[in-house]
Amino acid sequence: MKTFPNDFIWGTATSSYQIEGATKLHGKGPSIWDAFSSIPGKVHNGETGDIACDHYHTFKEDIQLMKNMGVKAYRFSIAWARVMPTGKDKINEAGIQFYSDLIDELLKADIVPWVTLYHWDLPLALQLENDGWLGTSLPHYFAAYADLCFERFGDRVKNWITLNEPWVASILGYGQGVFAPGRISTSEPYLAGHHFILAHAKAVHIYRNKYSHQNGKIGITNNCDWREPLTDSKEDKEAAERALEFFLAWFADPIYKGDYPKTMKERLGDRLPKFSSEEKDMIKGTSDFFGLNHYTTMYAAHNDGNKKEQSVYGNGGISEDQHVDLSLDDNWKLTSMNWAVVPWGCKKLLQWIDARYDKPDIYITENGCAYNDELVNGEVNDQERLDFYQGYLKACQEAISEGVKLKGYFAWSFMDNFEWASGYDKRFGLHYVDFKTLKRTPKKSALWFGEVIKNNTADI
Ligand code: PNW
Repeated sequence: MKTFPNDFIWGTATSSYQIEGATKLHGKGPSIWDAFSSIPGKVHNGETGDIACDHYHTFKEDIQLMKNMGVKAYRFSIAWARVMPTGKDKINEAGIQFYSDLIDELLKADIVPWVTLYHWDLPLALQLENDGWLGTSLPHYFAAYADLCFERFGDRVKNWITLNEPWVASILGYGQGVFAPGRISTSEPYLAGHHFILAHAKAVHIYRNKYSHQNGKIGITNNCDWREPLTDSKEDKEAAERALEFFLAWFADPIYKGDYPKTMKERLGDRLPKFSSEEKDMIKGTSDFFGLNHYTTMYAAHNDGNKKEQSVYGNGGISEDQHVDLSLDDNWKLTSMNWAVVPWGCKKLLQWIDARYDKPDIYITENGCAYNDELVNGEVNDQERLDFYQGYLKACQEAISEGVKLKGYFAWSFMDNFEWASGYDKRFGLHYVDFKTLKRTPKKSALWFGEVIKNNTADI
């Protein structure tokens, strides 16, 4: 039986807008996702996070369900507008109290909190006043908000993630317009991304300078799919590498190496903002661990520029900048997001990160899948999800045994929730949520994951 290291961190993850509900309660300010989801046509079926899983009121029961599974850690995010209704200056003590109670309840259950400061629900006021992440003052406001969180929660929270997936927030929010704030542009994603990196680095400096006595760790979570060369040709191998650089190295290179990848600078020209040398120094080294969200794999092939690039992420995007065609293998199984299930891609990505960034401690802060689950006689037989997790966990275990310093794994998600533009239709949870009664039911995969944690192996 192949086991994971004894100190391996097993967890589950969620985010504020996707589960909390109570979007207008107890002084919470509106976020860009409140605004975006209220616009007809932006979210499947016109759904919103107004109620979501009502976790704001049920967090104690949810923590009990986590405890039943035996999870060691729980990754959640703080809604900026719940603690600072307009994103700056004024503090909402009722919002602070909510997160404080949540943290206390977790610690009481022996579950270690991993807190994401920004999982896409920007206070709407900052969108209106500063153009959101296009505004040059956003890094400053984010750092002040982070400071507040360290001050109020840092006595109990020792694991911080500044930003969740700046790639998604930049590309889907500012390139393709399918996520809030719904902008469509070929240059704005790179400007938003620039400000995300500066915001992350500023927050880390505050944490290290003002709160070192808290003895915690801080990092960023980036997302990346694996890109496998379609053929053995030099062109396709370079295309796959380029695709990974535009995806992950866009955000990870400045943090681990001090600047954007060369290929991005060359190809984007003036559309990619430049860091000053002081900024480069400020940014470099600002992650105590490598947070990775990983979901799927695609083939990458060189596109010579004569035909339109094929991309999963729609046509309004900026994949044109890469000259890469993406495709799937017909034999790959698809989840209900149409994301391919390719465990070996996960292993290859872990090895790519290990090599490029000099063996960082890696935490998979999200991995999981959506399927059309059904509750039948009080049970959810999600065998496909169980198979997915088993495949990916075995790939992780192999990567570890071959030297990758993977230290933890968080399943996305603890429960079914508001899947952004897809609404409630896409179920990623280990727990089934009936969105009429809000009743939770552990799926078969949750029970199995509990055994994985108990036995520290996916070989069951
Ligand atoms: C991540 N893509 O989102 C988020 O961190 C979660 O909030 C979300 O529920 C989960 O993955 C599942 O989607 C992504 O288009 C959204 O590549 C889109 C993409 C990737 C991740």
